[in-house]
Amino acid sequence: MASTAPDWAPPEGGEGFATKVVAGVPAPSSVQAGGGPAASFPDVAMLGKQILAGDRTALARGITLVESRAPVHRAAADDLLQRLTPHAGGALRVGITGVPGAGKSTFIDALGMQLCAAGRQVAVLSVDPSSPVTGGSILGDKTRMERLARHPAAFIRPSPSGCELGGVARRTRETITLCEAAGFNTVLVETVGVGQSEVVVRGMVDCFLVLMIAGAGDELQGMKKGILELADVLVVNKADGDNQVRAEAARLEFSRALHYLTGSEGAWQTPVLTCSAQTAAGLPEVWAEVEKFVALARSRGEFDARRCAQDLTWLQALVEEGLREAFLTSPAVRAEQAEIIAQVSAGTLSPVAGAHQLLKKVKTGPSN
Ligand SMILES: Nc1nc2c(ncn2[C@@H]2O[C@H](COP(=O)(O)OP(=O)(O)OP(=O)(O)O)[C@@H](O)[C@H]2O)c(=O)[nH]1
Ligand SMILES: [Mg+2]
Repeated sequence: MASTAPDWAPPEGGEGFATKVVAGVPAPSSVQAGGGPAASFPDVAMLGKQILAGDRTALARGITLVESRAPVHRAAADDLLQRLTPHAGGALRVGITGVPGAGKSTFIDALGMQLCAAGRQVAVLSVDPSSPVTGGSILGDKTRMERLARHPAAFIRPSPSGCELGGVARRTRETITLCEAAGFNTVLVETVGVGQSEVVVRGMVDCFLVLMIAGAGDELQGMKKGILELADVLVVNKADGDNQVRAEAARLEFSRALHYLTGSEGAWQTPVLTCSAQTAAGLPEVWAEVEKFVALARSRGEFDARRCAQDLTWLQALVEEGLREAFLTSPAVRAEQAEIIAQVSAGTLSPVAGAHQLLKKVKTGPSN
């Protein structure tokens, strides 16, 4: 493989596709066929050591492992996470959202280059439950993260595909853990600001950056108001060329709107800036605000409190997911479910009694 060739490219990527996104390594056929103990693939202890040593290929394999939904991989994934979690937590985690086309990927490319130039190790992840891997926002950008994708200090990983938001969120959190263990001190998470995913991403980062554009249309105002409340730093992008005046007007409008949203005295007043991801103008100022926010949060103990609250939410989500899975995979539940559904449909059993009967069948816990 030529040194400039990507490790992997989407099938429709074409000749010009330039990225360093590393493809997952498939499990050995014995495991895919359902044979062999989970611990035999991969050699988790070795994989963990390689990730801690900063080995990119091992990191990509580890992420593939935690993204796998095959039950046979789950034990190995949990083992890997337990080994790596003590080495995680060291990165500054920044979420970036904005309407489709706001310039998130262009912004991350330019900001990421700036951060790498300043000596940071930058991992870029995406949360995009709406599209499969090949159509996901990061991989859709054949050129927009081209520079960063080639930078040796950067690592770009697309969103896992084909799962609901909860599943994507769990895997993204776990991927953050792996990236941090591999030595990345900056994690940027891109998500499209059109649904719930921005709320989910806000719940896994230290600072949430919202990209706006001037005149995105009145129909977006409702969304904007909701999203304004999530923002720690607000940026009006595409402040270049003819658009500069409109961007500045939008900045003032957002500043005014935010002024009314600010809570108690002394609370962080969300700054509103303009920038051009295309020319990189204003990006140092944006990052300076991120650092200012984080420094203030640290000095007030809010940084640790936010991470602690996020961990507790994560714990709760994992417990709920485990319970749901225990229910859905329980042979006893499966054996009776059809009959109970039939009885409730026929009106011979109440929903309350039916649910009670089914829930009694679920066995949970490590002995399961
Ligand atoms: N003029 C100008 N164009 C920009 C700027 N940033 C991004 N663009 C353009 O806006 C378009 C969308 O940019 P992306 O970076 O793909 O936007 P995105 O928010 O990642 O889009 P999705 O991932 O599809 O939600 C592209 O054509 C970019 O070249 C900017 O600062 N100025
Ligand atoms: Mg994008």
